[in-house]
Amino acid sequence: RLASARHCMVLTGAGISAESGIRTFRDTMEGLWKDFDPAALATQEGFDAAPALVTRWYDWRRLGCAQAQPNPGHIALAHIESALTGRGGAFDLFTQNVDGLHQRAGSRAVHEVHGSIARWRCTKTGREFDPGPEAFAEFPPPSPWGGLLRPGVVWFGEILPQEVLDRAEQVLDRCDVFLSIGTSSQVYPAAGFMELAAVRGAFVIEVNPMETPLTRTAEISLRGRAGEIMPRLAEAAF
Ligand code: BV8
Repeated sequence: RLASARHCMVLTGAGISAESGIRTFRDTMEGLWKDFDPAALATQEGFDAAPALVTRWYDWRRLGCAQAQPNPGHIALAHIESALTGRGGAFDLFTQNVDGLHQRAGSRAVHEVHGSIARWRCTKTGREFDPGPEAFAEFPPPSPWGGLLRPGVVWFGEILPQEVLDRAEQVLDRCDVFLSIGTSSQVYPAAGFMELAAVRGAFVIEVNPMETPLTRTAEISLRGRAGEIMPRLAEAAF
């Protein structure tokens, strides 16, 4: 199926970065953050109520993402993209992750549905700010243009980037294979992509060590870790 795909659409979640040492939302928060609920911190309300705490959390995660390395799961997806597009096929990777590891693994057609933790912006002007490799000196970080700096991620209650939603709509209409990798399929609208792909006739494959609420939507659900299954899938297909 994968080898003969005309247009492969992929949705990844935090699970594909787990083997790079980046904790998923579902994992219990340890150490410094054990008393906090990520779903409460990843909101405008959380930021408004405690901007220093929220920006400190994001800056700590941002530095962790920058230190992390792509794992065999990320790398296998980059190989699948090259193999498919090399034979005239099409490939689009939508990720819920904000860690940038797909791009660092060599994936090209990457659409960040929930933004990026590396890109921050001014709360007053909306202008983008590149924090660079060091931690912010103070929290909440002041913006050079007035106001504060916030992470360029999509918080709960915020809409996804329109250009990403538009691209997803186009690809959902064309894809004949849909891969869902390392996501608990609980956060919408991204989780809905898998259901829409199935309804529109794509062959849906799920890769996850556990069942998800959308496992029944998949034709095949491969029970295992992305770092182990994806290289085998790439090997078998190309
Ligand atoms: C929207 C970026 C509306 C930030 C994230 C009430 C109020 C407001 C909104 C809502 C509401 N009720 C419902 C909603 C909608 C809400 C939603 O879906 N909530 C859920 C909880 C019910 N959605 C939203 O708010 C979205 N926006 O709806 O706007 C709107 C509409 C119009 C106008 C205005 C507003 C925006 C959602 C985006 C939130 N931002 N991330 C940040 O990173 O801090 S979500 C974040 O959590 C991740 O991006 C991911 O998408 C999600 C889940 O995280 P995790 O669970 O950690 O990761 P994942 O799901 O991937 O689970 C890990 C999986 O990996 C597991 O299945 C595990 O088994 C597996 N795994 C583990 N190890 C491995 C593995 N798999 C493979 N290999 C391994 N080794």
